[in-house]
Amino acid sequence: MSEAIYDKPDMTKKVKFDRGETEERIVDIYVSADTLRDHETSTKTEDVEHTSTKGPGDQHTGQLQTSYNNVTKEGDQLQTRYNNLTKERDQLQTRYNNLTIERDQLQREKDDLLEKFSNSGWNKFESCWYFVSTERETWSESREDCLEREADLVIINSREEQTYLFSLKKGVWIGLTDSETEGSWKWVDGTPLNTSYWGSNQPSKDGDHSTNQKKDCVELQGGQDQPEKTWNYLKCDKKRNWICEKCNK
Ligand SMILES: [Ca+2]
Ligand SMILES: [Ca+2]
Repeated sequence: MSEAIYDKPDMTKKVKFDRGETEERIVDIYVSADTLRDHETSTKTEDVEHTSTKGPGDQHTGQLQTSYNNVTKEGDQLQTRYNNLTKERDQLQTRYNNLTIERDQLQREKDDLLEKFSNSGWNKFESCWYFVSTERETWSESREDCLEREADLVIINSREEQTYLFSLKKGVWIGLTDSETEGSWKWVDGTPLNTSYWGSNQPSKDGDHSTNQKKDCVELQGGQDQPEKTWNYLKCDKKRNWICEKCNK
């Protein structure tokens, strides 16, 4: 007696018996995995006259049942996994849609801000915005105006920025002072001065404190030839134009 079980996916489902003269039974069973998964397998039985063949036949049916159960279980697990993945995909889709909406809103807000800024005297240079006043005020009043605009007097961080401000061709207050300690220069954000662009013979001597000629503030002088030699040290109550700066944080 010989028997073979193919429990891998196959195209056919058939049970065939071949009875020879010796009545030896040869059973070939082809089980389609799809069929098993669809719960459509029907068990075919045969009448066997000789009781001696019943033993192995029962064993065979048992093996088939186990294979069937395993494939069914696997099918169910795959179905669950598929359902979960589908759910996950839908969630990602929703998230993507929400992010798209959010991005569009931010884009609109950015455009609105750009328009607002460019229509109100602000100019952009690299990552910062600059407001150049049309009026003239003392250093303190100028700074006050900048703070009201949610900005501050300009801090010059680079040669490029110095050159840009020079190109505006205006005498303006910048956010530099030594009012706290004579000769100790600090920017309005509290950082010490590292690179300077003083004009010739600058910084000049601090004034006479007794006659209230004390100098503590710095302007970027207009009408100079050299972009990198334009700072002038003077009394803070002089009136000048000013530049406010607002940078993206
Ligand atoms: Ca700056
Ligand atoms: Ca001073």
